[in-house]
Amino acid sequence: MLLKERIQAQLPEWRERVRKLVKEKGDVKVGEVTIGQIYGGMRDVRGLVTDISYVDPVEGIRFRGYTIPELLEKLPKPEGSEAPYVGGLYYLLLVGSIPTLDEALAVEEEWKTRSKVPAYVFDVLRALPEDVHPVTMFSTAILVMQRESLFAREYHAGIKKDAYWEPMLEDSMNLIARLPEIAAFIYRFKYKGGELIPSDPKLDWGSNFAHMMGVADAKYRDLSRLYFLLHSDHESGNVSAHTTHLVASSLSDIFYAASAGIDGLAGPLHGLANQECLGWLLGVYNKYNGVPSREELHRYAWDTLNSGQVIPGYGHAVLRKTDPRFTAQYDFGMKHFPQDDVFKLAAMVYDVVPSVLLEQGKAKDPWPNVDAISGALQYHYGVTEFDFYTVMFGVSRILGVSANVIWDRALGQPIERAKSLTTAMLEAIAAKV
Ligand code: NMX
Ligand code: MLT
Repeated sequence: MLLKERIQAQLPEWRERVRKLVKEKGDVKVGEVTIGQIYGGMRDVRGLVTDISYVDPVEGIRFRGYTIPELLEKLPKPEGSEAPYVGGLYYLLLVGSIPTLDEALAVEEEWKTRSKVPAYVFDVLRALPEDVHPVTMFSTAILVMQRESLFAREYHAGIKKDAYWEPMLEDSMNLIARLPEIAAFIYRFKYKGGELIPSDPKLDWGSNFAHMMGVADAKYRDLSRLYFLLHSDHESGNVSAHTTHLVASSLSDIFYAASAGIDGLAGPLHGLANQECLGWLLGVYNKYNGVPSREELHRYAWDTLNSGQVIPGYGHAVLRKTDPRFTAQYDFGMKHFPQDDVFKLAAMVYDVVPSVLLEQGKAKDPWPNVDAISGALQYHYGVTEFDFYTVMFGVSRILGVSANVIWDRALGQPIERAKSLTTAMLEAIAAKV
């Protein structure tokens, strides 16, 4: 497999680089931890490492050193379209360099050969209670495939530690290859009377998802690939990435680890914010029978805050400016459907809500994050069932978290085990200062 060869070729150098750093500079301090940080969700505590992406508080995400506009320009794209092949993005995340068109297509081909979803996965999904959340279905589908893990099998057969990453890569490729069909199944089963649309082997991974969703507009294929690129990775400290890393660090396989990561994504302060956000936008829209005036929106935002709720899609634990993932989606909407009512409303919220949050003075980041607009774009193409949106986030996020845990294994990262103290111990430490 091309990806395996490309990672293999870099491993001796990477292993030596890390070995040398830890051996020669292992005692160098990179930060200190305060009591406020221990009780404050470990904000800004530098305790993780990844080379796959980095989030600067002002500039936002870079994937392997590239900004989003750079990636949209440089990654290979299907002819005549504006969003790159997801196979090319995965090559970048894993290998670290921009692939050629052939290299991107090689990943896409590899996924096609592994894309058959076993029938038992659908049987399990069909057997779940009718009112189960789509993300629960998605996480269950991933978890139930654990029985197929090559890593689990090879580990028990005694595979050597420095080869752990190889079955992890195989498992990740098998899992990712199946995700578009699993996600589209959940959508069609739950909202379209179970009328399924068969996969089209001629299509790339992202376009095939759009096709199986049943959205007729060809532009939705571009939007799907754009969406999968933007949501894939956001360095290592976010809940879904950290959960996946933590679970995988015990040598659980990718099926266990990714399912756990998705469960973290399902929280309203993390990935579920995209569902919450569309719900909030529709709440405004319905209350005012259409796009409200700025004054009405201002009042609605204050009502939300005064009732003790957060405004979904705004704020971030790391970012301190508009999320570039928001900007990329905003630009897409502006280009293709600036007159769409829900999009216009989301754009008006961008104009009004930051000043409301600033006025309130609590949120450290009053600007929109990735979730503030993604739902408005889906809504435009007829994907209006907003409790499905976090499934799409999950499909994308597995690209990033799997790339991370493959490299964790390749570089021999140990089981994660941070140290906890008691409150009395912290009080005693504080009393000495
Ligand atoms: N609306 C209202 N209040 C907010 C918001 C917001 N959008 N963002 C932060 N605050 C409040 C926050 O609840 C906290 O209040 P309190 O002191 O009463 O507990 C105060 O401002 C300080 O919080 P911050 O330090 O600015 O934010 P923190 O790093 O703790 O949390 C988020 C980050 C993203 C969880 C938070 O901004 C939030 O709840 N945003 C809304 C939900 C959301 O959009 N989540 C998606 C994040 C992106 N993703 O996909 O994961
Ligand atoms: C993410 O994409 O994971 C979110 O923006 C949350 C984060 O980075 O903390």
